[in-house]
Amino acid sequence: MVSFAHLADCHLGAFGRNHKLREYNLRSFERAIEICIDRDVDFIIIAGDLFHNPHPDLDVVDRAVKSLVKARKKGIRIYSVYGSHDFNIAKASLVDVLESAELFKKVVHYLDESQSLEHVEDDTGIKITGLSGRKSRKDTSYYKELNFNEPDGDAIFVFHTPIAEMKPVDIHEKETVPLSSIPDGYKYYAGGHIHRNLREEKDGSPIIYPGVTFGSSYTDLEKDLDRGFYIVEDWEPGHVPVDVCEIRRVDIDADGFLPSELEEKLLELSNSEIHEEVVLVKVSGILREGVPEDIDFMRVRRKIEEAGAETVFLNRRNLEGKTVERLKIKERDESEIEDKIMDEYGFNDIVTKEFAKDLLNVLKVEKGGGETNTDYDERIWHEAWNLIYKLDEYEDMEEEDDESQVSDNFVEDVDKNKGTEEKKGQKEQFSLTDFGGN
Ligand SMILES: [Mn+2]
Repeated sequence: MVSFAHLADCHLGAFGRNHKLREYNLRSFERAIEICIDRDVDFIIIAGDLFHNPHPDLDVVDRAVKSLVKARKKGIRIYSVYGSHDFNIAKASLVDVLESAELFKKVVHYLDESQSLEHVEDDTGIKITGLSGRKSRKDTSYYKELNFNEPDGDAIFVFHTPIAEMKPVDIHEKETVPLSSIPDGYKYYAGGHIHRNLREEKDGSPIIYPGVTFGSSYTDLEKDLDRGFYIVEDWEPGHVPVDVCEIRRVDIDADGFLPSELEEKLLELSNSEIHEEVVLVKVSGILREGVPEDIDFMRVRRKIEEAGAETVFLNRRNLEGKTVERLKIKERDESEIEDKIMDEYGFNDIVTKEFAKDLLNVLKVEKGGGETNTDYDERIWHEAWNLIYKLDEYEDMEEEDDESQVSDNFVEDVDKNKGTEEKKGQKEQFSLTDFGGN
């Protein structure tokens, strides 16, 4: 009987600033590998994002290597693709180092010249191939550009890309690929990237996202995800839960509370003994008076830890004070204020005011619900860079504005001067909506 394990999104090294969570994340991976050894699987597939970044801390590397070596010593083969987190286009990533050390084998070689996929044959005779994930979903183009040939015999396709039909609505993704773009003829599709345990079928073959072994963000922890991975025995997939700690999630609606009342309510949490290792408290709403800073969150956290929690995370992103509300009323004059400040500081000498305003619009977009910090960062970076690339065009616009002030008969001048006409054409292409501004 052939059996293999399918893991993804381990994100080793995540939670760099919270040592407890960082440790639980590592332990979850170690546990998963121990289970693979106990269950005597033939091989393990890691469908990307084994590490949280391409160059993790050496203590994280050490833990990962020890675990992988244990499996390798039992004769278990390990196959992997890059995820969007552990790939670096400019430099070798740790994934490359581990491949050089023969701890595992990458089943994809980037943009192969033949434009088709090569298969790696495991000792069981199963053929494995796949495509890596890339930042900003550049991997989606592979599915359009590559020629997929149907494999002979039993084969597995590994990928780290969101599939449109499987993507939960609360997860933000710039781009997805349709299920129809995923190559045909495989007996198992081993996915990664979407941090949920999801299962679908393609022509009768399972297509699976195993979800996270622990999670990489507070957003992941706040959801009651089925943490774990899959073991597939005789092509029958079974989810294997991995629970290294218990998580208590508390939602507090602070609407209309005074800061002192909210602090009291939060402290109530520490009145009884806490058995869960991790306590996540989410506070949302608008305070009746004062601001969130009036609450001694440090004290609240300490008290909950004293009651038995190993680590406490207070999410107060959606808690607003009265002052915030007062600022909101002023928002009507926002652009006027920005205008004034830019004039005062001589902004037009550095970049054009239009550019500065559009950039501000990009930077002030708030994080979407369900969007992870990483996705949010990526989105903002991407949009900001798109704008920066167009900086020249803004400067052209500026020049043209000056000309139009000189001549009242600008439209007529256009006919006489082809150069100006081109500039005008360019100007018409731009509006705030082109840059996603509003
Ligand atoms: Mn991931």
